[in-house]
Amino acid sequence: MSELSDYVDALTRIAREAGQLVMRGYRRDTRVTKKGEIDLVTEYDLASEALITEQLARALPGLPVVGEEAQGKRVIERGDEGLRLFVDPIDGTTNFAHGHPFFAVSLGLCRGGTPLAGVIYAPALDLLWSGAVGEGAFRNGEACRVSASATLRDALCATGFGYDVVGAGDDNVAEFRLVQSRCRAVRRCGAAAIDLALVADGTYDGYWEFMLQPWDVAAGAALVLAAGGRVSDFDDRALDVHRGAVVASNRLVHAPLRETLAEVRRGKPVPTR
Ligand code: LIP
Repeated sequence: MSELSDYVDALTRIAREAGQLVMRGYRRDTRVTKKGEIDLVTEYDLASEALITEQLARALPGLPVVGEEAQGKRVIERGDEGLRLFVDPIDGTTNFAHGHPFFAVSLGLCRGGTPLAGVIYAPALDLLWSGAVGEGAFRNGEACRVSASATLRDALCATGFGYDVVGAGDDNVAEFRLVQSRCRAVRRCGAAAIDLALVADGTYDGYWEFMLQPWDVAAGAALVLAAGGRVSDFDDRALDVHRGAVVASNRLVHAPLRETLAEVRRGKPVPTR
């Protein structure tokens, strides 16, 4: 058993437990508060993160944890190349709050900003993805690989629109329009972690988004790499989860997808966190 697979086993247990807790509030009246104009947090985001943090302290003592809801309480300096775990207690909180099944618990292990391993559990879909870079990826325990779609025209892609890009000049709509016109179809389902897991298991052929948080990206990016795919930023540099801009693919459509995004942006820097 490698060290990474020991991590994945522990994270799988914890993600399942947190997912079952979150399902107690699914399509039930839950307390919802606003973190921004359209950015929500529910009592189940908070309960899930509390459970995960407590379980991690027991199972992986000393591992630094950066959680969405505790953001700011634990700041890890950029450039610190230590191991850390990024926790999204409910990725796709807006979906969860509206009773839409596309939400997940996402636990991503990184060294600095580099993804190493991840577990993503979507309890309402009864899907659990897990894996580690160099050790393969799994969907409900079965080995999975990225797809073999060779051209952008034959590709099913996905993207998302961050809470704070809505109404801003740089809102990913022009990118959506051009990619949509060049691929088979684009999906927008509202949870980056699940979008990336669906690239890893070959459902989607490509995904892009910017203005994301490290906890939205860490686990899914590790799974795409573990499944033989490619993840980068918009300039094709190796992904640093702190930068918040990601392009992920089955490798074969990476260049045409990135070039299409670059065509829209014409050198305009991608907004980062
Ligand atoms: C969400 C991401 C989604 C993005 C949203 C938000 P949250 O994360 O999964 O892809 O478009 O803006 O960042 O807030 O539900 O954890």
